[in-house]
Amino acid sequence: DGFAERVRDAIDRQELFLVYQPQADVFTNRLTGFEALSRWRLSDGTMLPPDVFVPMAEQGKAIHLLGEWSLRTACAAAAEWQRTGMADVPVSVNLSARQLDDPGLVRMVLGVLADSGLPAANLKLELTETALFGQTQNAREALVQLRGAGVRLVLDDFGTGWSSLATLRRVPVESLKIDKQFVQAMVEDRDAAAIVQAVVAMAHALDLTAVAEGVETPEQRLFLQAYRCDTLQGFWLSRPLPTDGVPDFLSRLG
Ligand code: G
Ligand code: G
Ligand code: NA
Ligand code: MN
Repeated sequence: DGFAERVRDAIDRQELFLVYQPQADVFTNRLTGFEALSRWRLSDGTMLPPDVFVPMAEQGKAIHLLGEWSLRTACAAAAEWQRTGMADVPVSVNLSARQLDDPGLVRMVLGVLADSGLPAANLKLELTETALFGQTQNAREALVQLRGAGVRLVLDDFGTGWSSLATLRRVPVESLKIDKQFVQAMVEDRDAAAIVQAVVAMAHALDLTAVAEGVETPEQRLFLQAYRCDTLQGFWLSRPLPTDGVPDFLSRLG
């Protein structure tokens, strides 16, 4: 599979790198974590967007290379933040549905944690609804094993898929991440606002936390406070930061 070779080269040549987007408490603005997002800069400087290269990787074996590389890189970074006393907060890594098909997934994740020295509780895996919908028993068991080992699970892009309510009861997730399309429409559109409010209420009724992504304005933050949403992520707080931007961001937080 040619794309897997291409991804392997990109990793070797450091064309692939991670950026880290902060997440914070909606009320206190206290830092609660970072989401690691993959970026690919070609040798001529062109950026290949993740909405392009992640789906391409998912067509074949490349997703396993990309998935292990992003997990390893993010865990090493978070272990460094913890070790140096910079920040003791979890890092979130996106897990593709295809990675759940891999029978070696649990061993890989626990191996990466052991290698990095990062406690399992400082790792969150973000799964999409579509990733969970129609999963085999094996995939669900892998998630239960990861959760049992202390790894934390988050349902990403909540509201855009199909499985939501049935899946919520079967998968040990601790948070629902409300898709940015609802968050961004919320101030102008009463239906979007009702959806955000209802998802937060449902999350709390199920003892889960609610995370809003794509928060760009102070008005959106006020709405989220009114709805008692727990955590926010978005340009209002910070754009995704390169590794060496994280210490600066933390020092500005004070
Ligand atoms: O970073 P950005 O918001 O442009 O990401 C676009 C999409 O690519 C999002 O759905 C995000 O979850 C996904 N994505 C980014 N990095 C990774 C990654 O390392 N692994 C997987 N599976 N998806 C990623
Ligand atoms: O699908 P996922 O939630 O993993 O992807 C998050 C995506 O949202 C990333 O591509 C990230 O760069 C993007 N993102 C993060 N914050 C904002 C924001 O405030 N506004 C917009 N438009 N996109 C954002
Ligand atoms: Na995500
Ligand atoms: Mn999302």
